[in-house]
Parts: sequence; C-alpha cells; structure tokens
Amino acid sequence: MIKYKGIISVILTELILCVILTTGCGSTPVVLDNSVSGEEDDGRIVIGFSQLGAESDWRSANSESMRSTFTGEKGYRLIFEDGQQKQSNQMTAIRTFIQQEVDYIVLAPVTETGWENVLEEARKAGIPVILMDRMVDVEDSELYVCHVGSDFELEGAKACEWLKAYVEKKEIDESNLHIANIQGTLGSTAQIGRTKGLSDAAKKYGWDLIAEVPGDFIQAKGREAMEQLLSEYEDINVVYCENDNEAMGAIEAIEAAGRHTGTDIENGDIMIISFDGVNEDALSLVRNKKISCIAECNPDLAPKIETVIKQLEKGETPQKLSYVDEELYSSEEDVLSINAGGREYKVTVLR
Ligand code: GYE
Repeated sequence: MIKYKGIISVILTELILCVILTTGCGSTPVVLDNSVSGEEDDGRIVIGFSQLGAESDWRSANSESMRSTFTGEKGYRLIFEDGQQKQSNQMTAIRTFIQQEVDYIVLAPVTETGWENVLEEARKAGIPVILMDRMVDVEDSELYVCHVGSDFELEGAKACEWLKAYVEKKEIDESNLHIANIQGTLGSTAQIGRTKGLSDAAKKYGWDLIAEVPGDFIQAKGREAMEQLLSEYEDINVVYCENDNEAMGAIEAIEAAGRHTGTDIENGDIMIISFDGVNEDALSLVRNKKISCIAECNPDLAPKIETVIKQLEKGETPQKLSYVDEELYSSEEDVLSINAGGREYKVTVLR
C-alpha cells in the first residue's frame, strides 16, 4: 500500500532520530501525529473533496455521487468543501486539506487556469490530487494523478450532429437556422468544450451563430440571458443552452414573451438544445417537447474515482484521462442515432 504521507513520516522520524543520536541528547522521542485535525481517522482513507459549488442539478447529483460512494462503512472519511463558485475558496480548501494531511484530494475545479501553485503545494506534501469533472490547464501534467470526467467538446459535437441530422430529415433549409448560445461558466472546461463543439459545427455547416452570452450554468441567469437575446434579436430560432438549468430559465423567458419552444422552427417555434439530463425535471421537458435534444452528461463519477483510489492504494498507475459513456435524449423520433468523433451514438426518444 502506497502512502505518500507515510513515507514522509518515516523519513522525518529517521531524521529526528539521527539528530537525537548525533547530538547525544536522550530526551523522550517525538511522536508525529498523523490524524486529521485532532480527530482519529482510525485507519480510514481520508479524502478532501473540493466541490466547486451547487449551481445546477448536475452538481447536486455529482455531490451525491461522492457522498454515497465514499462512506464511513466502506472505510472512508470524506471531507466535503463547497467552493461556492470561487476559485479562491477552492484554493483555501486544498491548503486546509494539506494541513490536515488527508490521504487524497479530489478537485472539481471551477475554471481551468491558475492552479499551478496550489497543486505544487499538494505535490510537495505528497498528497495525490485527482481531478473530477472539469480539467485544469497546467503545463506539468504530473501535478495531478488523473482526470475523470466527460469529453465536453464531443458532447457539443453530438448535440450539433443531432441538429444537423434533424434539419436534413425535415428538409429545413439550414440558412434559416439562427442560433444563440447561452454559455456556461466562462473558462470552465464544460463551457470551453461545448462552445467549441457549436462554433466548429457552425463553421463546418455554415450556420448562422448569432450570439454567445454567458449564463453561468444557473437557471436565473439562463432566464436573464434569454430575455436579453429576445430583446436584441428577432430571428433566433435555436437556443443552445450549455446545461439544462439554463434551458429551464430560457424556456421561462421564451414563454413569458408569449413564444413557444419546440421543433417547428419554420412556424415560429424556438428550438432548445441542452446538456445534462440528470433527472426527471429535465427529462420531462423533453417529454413535453419543450427541449428538443439533450446531450447527456453523466454526474455519477465517484465510482470511477473510487477505482482510481483503489489502484493508487495498490501502487498501480491509473489511466491519465478517463471519460464516461454518454448518449442523447430527444423529443423527436426522426433521428435515432448520430455519428460524432467517428462513433455512433444512440438517441433515446422520450415520450
Ligand atoms: O454540465 C453543468 C454544471 O462541469 C459537467 O457543470 C459540469 C457542468 C454541468 O454546472 O450543469
């Protein structure tokens, strides 16, 4: 079993013994305390988890995945810190975990840049950092053990391939598409990937991408963003929302403006495409044809994190990047599968 902090303790103890022996001072030996903030961890694996916030249904499901996987009964102690969408809070949490000498740090980073220093501190303390959900943008990939999450650019490409296949099937002239993007938290991996998925498809297919506005993955901000879009652009007929909570807000704004969401874009509907599909709140909007397509994003990542920790405990090297499998949900039966990134993906029609 590899225990980085264990190795450090052994080295420190030996150093102290050397000092005692060479100085000839025979006082009581120093006992190093390895327990977490004064509490005994009685042999449990201690995990410091820096969650980025609680902005969406996806996030709540992801936090629940961590809590239900890393339980006391299974021999874990999970220290959960909510960063409330602020990178500075997440950094403080990591520094506290280092002080507490946790065994592992799991980090779901709010945005990608600026993590070098704090990750270096964790490395110096010998605590492995596992990235969950989003990525960090650092030059030295040894600053983290591995990343477990989703391929967000592929998710974006899948949603766009669904749109492409749908308009082709319905013989809708693509020059009639006027697309707005309500983006997620700017600088987060999920936003960067999904935004790229759409802008690449717009370039490839010559689509009119009218506007990109931030919605921070939050329902209220999705609503505000949609109100702004409706007041500025008359011809929007497709809204690509980078998560379901933004889509819920956008639908509120569209309906409050007396408009209708759905696939009949040639007759005034505004089509909603979004991401996540984690619960019935979102899936029922597909069943009611208010959202036309959702590219699934799987929040149940903790079992994979547990596999990584088990591998590390055995001294094995986990895979550096591992993505979860994800499909699509749609209100329409016209497209039953799409091809993206050289692979076929099933579309589940919800009724
Ligand atoms: O899609 C969104 C959340 O990073 C995958 O963050 C995550 C995204 C998810 O707020 O709902």
